[in-house]
Amino acid sequence: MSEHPASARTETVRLTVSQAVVRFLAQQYTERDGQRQRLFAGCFGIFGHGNVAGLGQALLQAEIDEPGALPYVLGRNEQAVVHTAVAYARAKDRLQTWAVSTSVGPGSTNMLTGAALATINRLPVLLLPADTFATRSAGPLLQELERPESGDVTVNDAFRPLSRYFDRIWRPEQLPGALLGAMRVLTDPAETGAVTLCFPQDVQAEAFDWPVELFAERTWHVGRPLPEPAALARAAEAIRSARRPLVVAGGGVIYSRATEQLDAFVSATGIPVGQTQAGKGALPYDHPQSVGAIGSTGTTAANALAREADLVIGIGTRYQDFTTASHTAFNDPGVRFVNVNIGSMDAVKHAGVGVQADARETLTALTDALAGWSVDDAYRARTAELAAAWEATVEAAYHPEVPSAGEGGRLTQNEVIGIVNEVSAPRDVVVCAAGSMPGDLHKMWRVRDRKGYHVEYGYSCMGYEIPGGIGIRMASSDRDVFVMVGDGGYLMMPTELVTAVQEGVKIVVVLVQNHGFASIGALSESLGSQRFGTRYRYRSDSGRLDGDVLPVDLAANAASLGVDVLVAQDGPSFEAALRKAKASDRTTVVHVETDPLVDAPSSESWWDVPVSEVATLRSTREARAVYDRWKAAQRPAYLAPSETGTTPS
Ligand SMILES: Cc1ncc(C[n+]2csc(CCOP(=O)(O)OP(=O)(O)O)c2C)c(N)n1
Ligand SMILES: [Mg+2]
Repeated sequence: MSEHPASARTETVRLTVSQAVVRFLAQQYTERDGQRQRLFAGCFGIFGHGNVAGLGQALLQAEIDEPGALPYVLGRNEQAVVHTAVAYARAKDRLQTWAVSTSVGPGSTNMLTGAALATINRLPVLLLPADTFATRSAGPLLQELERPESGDVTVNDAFRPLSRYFDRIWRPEQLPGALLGAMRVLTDPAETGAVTLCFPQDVQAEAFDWPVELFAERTWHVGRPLPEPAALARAAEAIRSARRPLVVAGGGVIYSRATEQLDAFVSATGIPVGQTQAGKGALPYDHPQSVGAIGSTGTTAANALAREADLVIGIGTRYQDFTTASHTAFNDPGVRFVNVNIGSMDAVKHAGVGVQADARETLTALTDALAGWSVDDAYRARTAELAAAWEATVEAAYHPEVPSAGEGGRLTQNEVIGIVNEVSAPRDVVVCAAGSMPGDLHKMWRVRDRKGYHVEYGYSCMGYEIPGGIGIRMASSDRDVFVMVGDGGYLMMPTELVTAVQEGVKIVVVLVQNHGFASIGALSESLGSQRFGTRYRYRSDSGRLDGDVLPVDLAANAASLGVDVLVAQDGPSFEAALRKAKASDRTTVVHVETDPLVDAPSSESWWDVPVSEVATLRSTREARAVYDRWKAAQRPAYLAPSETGTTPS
């Protein structure tokens, strides 16, 4: 035995903490199904005193010394660039994303909304907010939140509940472990979401001797966990014993690239498929087993089948309230659930038979396990009949007997959606997030490609539309991206049009001007609140917001940001503008006025939004009576026994 242990010293390289972060991120890869790609396409950011000399210096040095290692893109708003990163990650099926660097204080807290959106939608993004000095020298700093009761809490602690992984790097020694932990969560499909690493601004600039191995190329293998045989057998048995099964396809089907396997499974078994917002595209709209959108913004076809289903097979869905129509969609008293999900939280929902596994692997195994089994012919015929009836409804909404069917000859939003659908190519992408369009698109958009529909409806965040569209186009330059945004959403975040111009990223923005909130206006009216506070109007002499329409000119606003703008008045001019925008290689905003009072065809469904129990307003009292009737139909929980064989048939 030697007197002293062998030296643990390895070769080192002296870099600042920020230089080490940049060098490390540039070496990370993901691999799935033998396909390998860089995990980080680059780094978005906005500099301030918190990051300009730390991470900013490191990014500059990388741009000069190793061009392309981690390209830096300057954005206009920190929240917006997180949206861009997240949309990019969704377009890349979560195998690639971006880092986002911000200054300390307002720059970092501007990202909170983006962080929540990423985590709710289970999309990876690496947030690198600057933080106040680790040494606390010169405190309190500009933009520091002082708290009388605590010395080690900063505004960045607000990221903790919004992040799937959070760390603050007080000392350089902590960095390697934090980076590995962050990569693990970003690349794990069950864990992923916002990952936040906070860097005190003094630590960013501090030098350290790093082991060279920290900067070795690293590949994160994204696995396809197989279904446990016993769980698979339980699921297959539940399906065999069902007479009216219905698949609910969620985003997991698309992220797992399981759409072909879903097609094979439902073509063989005849089980109809309803799709969530994130799952739309799991089957093309005209697939014989597709009944389109399900739930509060669903089709009458999917919702009719949901009401009768004795078994719901959720694949890659988390059963958000829009999917279950706030627990009123599935009405069979004994309805049971099979949940195929990569995450245990979703796999066990509604007391279902849980199969915690990859969607693609599970669908292949289920197809084998159910070979020779099918739903009966009557059920197939009913699916076809219901789907055809809904298609006729969509056709009538796209093409009303008298075109420009809105008041004053304005287009309806249904016509606008129809024209965009017909001008876009099958592989093009439609983007939306909030307002009345997500629901209308969910119901009516004829999706033709698994990545053709990108509506952010986990957080439904006004302002996601334009930055999201930019991220999608950056991820898929061979697809045209049609961003559908209302005037309300546009006014929240038009800023990144400037970034699109800067980067030469082409998107088509369809700006639907209806002078306020058609969505919340309609909701307000249906709940007895008379569209209060949802119109963009002057305050009148009555003291209320019921004056003339405000004189905003959003077309002029868009033009001032450096993009091309086309203004359409009617169907033919709108279609011509879209064709011109599609043919152009520059970002174009197509401005169109619509009538906010013409709704999309009904889903014959519900969404639980509580109405005042007492009110002086008659409209509210009437709405409450309707609310109480729906409330009586709501299932507090779905708890049918999930063990097949123990359920009496
Ligand atoms: C950031 C944010 N704030 C508030 C809301 C609530 N909200 C949902 S839709 C909507 C109005 C959207 O207006 P617009 O973009 O013009 O679409 P329209 O309803 O007219 O179709 C509001 C305020 C939201 N989804 N996101
Ligand atoms: Mg509007």
